[in-house]
Amino acid sequence: TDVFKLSLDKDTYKGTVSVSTGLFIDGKFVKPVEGGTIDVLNPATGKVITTVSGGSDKDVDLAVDAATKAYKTSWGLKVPGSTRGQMLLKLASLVEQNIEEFAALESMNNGKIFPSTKAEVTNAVALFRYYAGWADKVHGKTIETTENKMAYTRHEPFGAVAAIIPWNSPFYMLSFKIGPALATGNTIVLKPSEITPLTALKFAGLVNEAGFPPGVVNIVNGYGSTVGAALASHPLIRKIAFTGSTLTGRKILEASAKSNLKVVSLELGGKSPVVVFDDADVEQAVKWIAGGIFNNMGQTCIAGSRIFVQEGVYDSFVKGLADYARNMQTQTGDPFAKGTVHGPQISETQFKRVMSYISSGKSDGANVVVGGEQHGSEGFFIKPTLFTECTQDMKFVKEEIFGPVAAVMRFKSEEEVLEKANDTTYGLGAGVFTQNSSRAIRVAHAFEAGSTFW
Ligand code: TXE
Repeated sequence: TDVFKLSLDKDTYKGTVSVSTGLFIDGKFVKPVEGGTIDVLNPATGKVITTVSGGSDKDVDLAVDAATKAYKTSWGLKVPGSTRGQMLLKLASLVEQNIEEFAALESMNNGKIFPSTKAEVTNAVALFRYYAGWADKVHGKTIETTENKMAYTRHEPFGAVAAIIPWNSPFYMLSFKIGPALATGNTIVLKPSEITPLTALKFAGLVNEAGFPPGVVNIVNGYGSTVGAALASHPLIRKIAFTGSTLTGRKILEASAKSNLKVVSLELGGKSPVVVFDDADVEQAVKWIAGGIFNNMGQTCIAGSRIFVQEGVYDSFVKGLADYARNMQTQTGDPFAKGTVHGPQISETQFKRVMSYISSGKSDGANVVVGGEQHGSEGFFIKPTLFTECTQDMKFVKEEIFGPVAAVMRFKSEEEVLEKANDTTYGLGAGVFTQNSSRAIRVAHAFEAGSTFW
């Protein structure tokens, strides 16, 4: 299939990156059965970088057949865990040798600043190594029943599994799904986001070299409504892991229910609260909270977007966060330029979505302290935005925005703030800033959230 080549600045990054643009099925790059294509954009300019293949349900059938055949003939528990672990270690090293190339592709396609994508690829390498270590350590139990009888449990792979991932941390998400699936002996068909397919394709180019038999890893690019939906309802996929929007998560659960009741894991959105008490170190709180909502342009599932500040430190906190956000405006732009801390939103759709939440905040009567508008005129940049005078019932305070938009609210008592923090339909993350460790633990435990930070 076609190859996309990207020359990198030799002073900064290495060589030339080559990426096959086809679908990776049964160990080969192939053209889609129906010949679909998808334009891949650079969000910093809004311009097309390259065009990749886009699959259909027919390609999903081929990929699932390849994964099912590979599971039955050359993978699963037939391959000892130690061997699966060795292959994952080799894969980790191959990615590691290409960190700059992966990071450059990711920054160009996703808009995230280069130091962040480099850190994410480094973390993905560590994650592959972590799961490689588990490959020979997943085992069952022996259960004593009577003296001459025993029962035992055995951990078996599902077989062919699927993963559908989003665009906000494309390669890191890929490692989160592929690492554990392969370590535990499953074969996989992964669909990257149609917006950010490039690092997954670069990765596919390394799979054979790492020693995985054909069909163990399959990467099928395509749209959610076609390739994603076909995976979610496929009768031979035994388990599906999804990260993305709540709306799509519901569709996947429904497709599983209507097809073969495949096991589903969903990692969806959030509207996570962070709470700053009067005794917090305000400077530290500003730094961490700014990172929590503005890093990756707010496109993080766990972003701390509802910020509750106790009245004693409210003014100094707001001033600190406003200064931080203003300073970021002077460091907004090209994700590859040295010193850039803030890049573009991922796409025009997301840009418009975030801007419409900002308008709704304004019309609901919240006060824009900083930002609240587009940055420049090219690409999809939005200024880091800070709202005060917000209330819990405002649409932009209730719903996930997935943009660099912080809503700050004042509170008086611990009881009051816990009630507000937990008043949400989400429950992904929550954070607390205080120097009183008893309170930190008490509040962290009282948060109704999957992960809490203090
Ligand atoms: O997500 P989608 P979108 C949230 C965030 C964002 C909103 C919309 O609030 O503003 O979702 O983003 C695939 N069957 N998050 O529209 O559609 C799709 O192709 C199967 C939070 O981009 O959920 C992509 O691969 N798959 C989140 C993946 O789902 C389908 C990260 C995610 O896209 C499908 C992303 C279907 N019917 C967005 N429709 C997080 N929690 O990190 C789409 N897809």
